Amino acid sequence: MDDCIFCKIINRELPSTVVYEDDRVMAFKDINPEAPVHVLIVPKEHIKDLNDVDSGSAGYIVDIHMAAKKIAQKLGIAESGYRLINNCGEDGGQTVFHIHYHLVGGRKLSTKIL
Ligand code: D5M
Repeated sequence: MDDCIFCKIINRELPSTVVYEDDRVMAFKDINPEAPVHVLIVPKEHIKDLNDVDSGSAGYIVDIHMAAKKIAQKLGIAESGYRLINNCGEDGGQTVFHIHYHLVGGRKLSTKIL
């Protein structure tokens, strides 16, 4: 997608701090971190949001979870714990419309959801 900032990061047209990459997904540091570890994990294919995931692309959700596990290990938060969050749509707080999961940790997180 031409005007998608995450596609541009994936294509190295915009800078980012990449912490993990394989042939299916990429993970880079969030530009506005809300915790000591705050990484965004994205599929390399442009998918707008969770509503647009279908049986053909559902494998990315597993890929993202497997990447999250590896990144947590690599960044030293696997044992202390972490959270993997997807915001879907306007009311869900999504601001970048290329599906992504926030991996956050490195401190005790609030248990509040709303
Ligand atoms: O989260 C979108 C997230 O994307 C938000 O935490 C900021 C982050 N962001 C936006 N632009 C960039 C760049 N260029 N690099 C890294 N991180 C970025 P959402 O769930 O859509 O609200």
